[in-house]
Amino acid sequence: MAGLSLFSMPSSGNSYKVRLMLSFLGLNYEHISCENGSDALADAKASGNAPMGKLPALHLPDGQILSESNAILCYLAQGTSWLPDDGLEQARMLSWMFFEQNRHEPIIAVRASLRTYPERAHLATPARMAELLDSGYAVLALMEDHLADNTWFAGQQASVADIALYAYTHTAGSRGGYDMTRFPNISAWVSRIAAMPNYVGLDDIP
Ligand SMILES: N[C@@H](CCC(=O)N[C@@H](CS)C(=O)NCC(=O)O)C(=O)O
Repeated sequence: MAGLSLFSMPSSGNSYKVRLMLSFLGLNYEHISCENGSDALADAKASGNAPMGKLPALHLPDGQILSESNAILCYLAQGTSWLPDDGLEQARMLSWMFFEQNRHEPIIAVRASLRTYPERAHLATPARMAELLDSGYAVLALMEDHLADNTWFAGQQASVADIALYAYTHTAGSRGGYDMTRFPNISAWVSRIAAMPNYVGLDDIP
């Protein structure tokens, strides 16, 4: 797939999902960096390059633009082993991806953002941080339980659900302040993903 461009926010897990997928698939792309609060981000929104007002936004060779990180993952993975063929496994993959957006990202990523971005620091009240810690542990416990009996989140090999969940889970300790020693199955899964060929880290910006 030649001629792909990605408008992405370097520090964001949602954008990182797509950078990781593109790297795993060995696809070249132009990276347009739009960090939080930057003029580049404002320009991307104003110019229509981020039509849903958020990043990532993947620009396809024919000029069409795709928004929403998990939808982009599903698009890029078509015809590869990252998207299970079996209908039930595909549905299980989607259920973990909806879980990621509805229950995981709004807690794990939000707590990390309150600790990371200075302009959000005033929202990090002790009560809010404590609530996000408790609810985050409950979300991580669901993943931990699943990984007690499964190597991956759907099917017998890594799927886009693993990429979606990996993005904010692998920094839940360092950025979010969660004690990840409580979750040995998650830690082993994080290591499995990081050991895969063509892996790139959050800070490996093209
Ligand atoms: N559900 C969306 C969320 C995207 C999103 O919230 N992006 C944030 C960065 S993590 C963003 O673009 N923020 C810029 C802004 O709101 O101005 C996805 O998964 O792509």
